[in-house]
Amino acid sequence: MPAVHVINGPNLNLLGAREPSVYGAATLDDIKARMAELCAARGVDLVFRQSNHEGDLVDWIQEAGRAGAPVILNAGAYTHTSIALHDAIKGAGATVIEVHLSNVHARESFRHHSFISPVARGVIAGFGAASYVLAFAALFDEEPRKI
Ligand code: CA2
Repeated sequence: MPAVHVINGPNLNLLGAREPSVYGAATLDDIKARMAELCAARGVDLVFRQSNHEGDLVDWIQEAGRAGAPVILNAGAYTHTSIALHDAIKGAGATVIEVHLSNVHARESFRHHSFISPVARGVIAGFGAASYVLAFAALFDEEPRKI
């Protein structure tokens, strides 16, 4: 089984330091440690990355696609702006689960649209750091599709 790639976008390096009422108290290192535990328990490798630069995210999605690896993607604000990420996911043919810490639909209207969702396998939002854990569960313990 190829490694699980967890890809984090802009400003997520600030998690835990500011806005805990919106994004929770967990740092990105806390989330990485939790994902590492889950991967170790499954005997699968983890590639965990963060960048503030859109092109890095494009490169990493392409890399995951070439490896046939599943991606848990929190693209941060690029979720709402990036046709490049949309195209990268489509082109890479990677299985991508879109995650958000916050419930973007309960926030400003500019966060309601996602360029990722139409090319994602599914979307999980609003559960803080647990959104990542739920995405991992979806990858490995998926129920048969009902719809
Ligand atoms: O809820 C999420 O996970 C988001 O992807 C987080 C993004 C935001 O732009 C999306 O709309 C929803 C923001 C990343 C975190 O930004 C921080 C800024 C200051 C302090 C801590 C985090």
